[in-house]
Amino acid sequence: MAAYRVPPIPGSEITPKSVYLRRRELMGLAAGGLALTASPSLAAPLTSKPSAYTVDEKLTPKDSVTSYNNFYEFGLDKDSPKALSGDFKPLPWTIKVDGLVSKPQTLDVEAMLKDYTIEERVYRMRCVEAWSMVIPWNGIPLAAVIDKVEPLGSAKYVAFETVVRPEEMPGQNGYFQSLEWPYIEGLRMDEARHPLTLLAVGLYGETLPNQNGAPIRLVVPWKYGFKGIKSIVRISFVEEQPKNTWALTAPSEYGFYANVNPEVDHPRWSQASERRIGEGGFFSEARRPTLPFNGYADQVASLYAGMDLKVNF
Ligand SMILES: Nc1nc2c(c(=O)[nH]1)N[C@H]1C(S)=C(S)[C@@H](COP(=O)(O)O)O[C@H]1N2
Ligand SMILES: [Mo]
Repeated sequence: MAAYRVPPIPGSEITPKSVYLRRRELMGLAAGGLALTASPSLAAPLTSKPSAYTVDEKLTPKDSVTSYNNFYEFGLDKDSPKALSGDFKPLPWTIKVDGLVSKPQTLDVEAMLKDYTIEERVYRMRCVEAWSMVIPWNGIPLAAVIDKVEPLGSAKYVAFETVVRPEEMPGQNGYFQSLEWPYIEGLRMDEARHPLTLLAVGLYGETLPNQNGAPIRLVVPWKYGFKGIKSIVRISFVEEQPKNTWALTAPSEYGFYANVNPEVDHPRWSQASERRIGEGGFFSEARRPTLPFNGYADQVASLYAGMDLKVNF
């Protein structure tokens, strides 16, 4: 994967978030003296039922899905999350569900795997960096979990938080930090309740590898990948629009809505097309046009009726 350090591709393709962070990471690595030891995650098979929410496209190979990742808690390079997440312990795991709900609760992920029907859904995934994948997820519709806690009428948004564990997450460890932790995200209530919105607990029929957000992460297929917050420990129902990590970090480049939109370019590159990871060789990965709402416009465009999506990017 060393090729990605000096990409033989236009500047627009360079993983944008990492450019200014690179120096900090190198210094952090030098200071922390990390060993690059890849440990396999403890994958367990999941029983899932097929879902109609599935696209008929060639799957991105599992090896690409699990080795080309963004998970800054484990470092900034695409190969860091796999290489540096071997010490992470995804179980046991609980999620605190609180805020404006009648029934706040603490969910136990192992119990959730038994209590809910796990669905298998093949979704397109489009990163804001203009690459994409097609991933077979196993998960629980977020709406099913929302129903159990009975949100109050005043709950207009849902806020999410990732775990903070510097002992197990080398990207959170050391003097130089790439982002402010915890990584946070949010959805409007109708987005959160939309049937496409998934809490993923697995991919390719097995529990999630650490690098993909074990044991439970969000997947919102019509939005840029950064909305898909990983390793969730808290879900809060709130009245005001929550902050989200990338909009806080670079507000002119990343917004709250982050709907995939080929007509709204990133300030530093075009969003009109994307390269599908794992298709063809490194030099020949064909570009394909990016679709409005990542191809899910029929299902979700009505959520944004009357909104200017160039303003609410
Ligand atoms: N906690 C956390 N969640 C995160 C990220 C991260 O750095 N930290 N990266 C996001 C980005 S930019 C993308 S594209 C997806 C990548 O998910 P994948 O590695 O499973 O493909 O995770 C998102 N969720
Ligand atoms: Mo991303």
